[in-house]
Amino acid sequence: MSAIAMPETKPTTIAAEPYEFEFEPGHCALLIIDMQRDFLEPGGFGEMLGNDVSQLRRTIEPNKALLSAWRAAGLTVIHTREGHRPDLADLPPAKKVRGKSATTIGDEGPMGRILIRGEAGHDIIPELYPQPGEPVIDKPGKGAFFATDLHAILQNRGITQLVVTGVTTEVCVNTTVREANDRGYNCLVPSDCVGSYFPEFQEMGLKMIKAQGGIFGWVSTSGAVLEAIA
Ligand code: C5J
Repeated sequence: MSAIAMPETKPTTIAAEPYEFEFEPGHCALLIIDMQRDFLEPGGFGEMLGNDVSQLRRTIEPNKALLSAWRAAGLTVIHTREGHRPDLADLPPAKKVRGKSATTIGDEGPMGRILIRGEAGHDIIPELYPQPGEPVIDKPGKGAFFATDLHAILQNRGITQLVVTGVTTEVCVNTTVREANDRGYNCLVPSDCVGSYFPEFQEMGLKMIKAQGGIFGWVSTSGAVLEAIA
């Protein structure tokens, strides 16, 4: 028996590529990946590294609309944050030194220690802030299933499908969709709700998901998902 009762909802289809997605709202969670201040806000770590945060910020409004509809329908919402323990015990040395940057994970950044749990920059942007009852998965890796209890939470709620949004398209979104696919979840990615600092990675990151008959999942838009919820 599921630990949490899911609402009875009718299956419907969502226009998507490479073909229609059979949407079962009561078994589908909205999984919002790493919409954290350090990745998205001007003055954060992402911008400090020279990235154009406007490429990510364009996803905020469509995510807000989707989140609001999901909440109104009483469906499962889950948020993730990439980050590490303050003592860095879960930070692989290889991840710490990758990039050879002068400032790396755990160092003091513009919004507190970079990618450290409890620091301002690590938290989720106010526009999409989790509500009580919405699980927040703190993940040390790029994929949301690695070293987390996400799979158990989804299983306990009878979730078989995911609408995956957030940042960045080619890194944490793609890694999570691939992990989910290998665990048997059907994933749909609304293209306007995911973002990359690099337009070419945005394009290819989405193409990789839907290629070869949907090898990792489906790609659609927030408008099509909202229509299906309505
Ligand atoms: C995410 C990253 N969230 N790009 N992290 O994609 O390092």
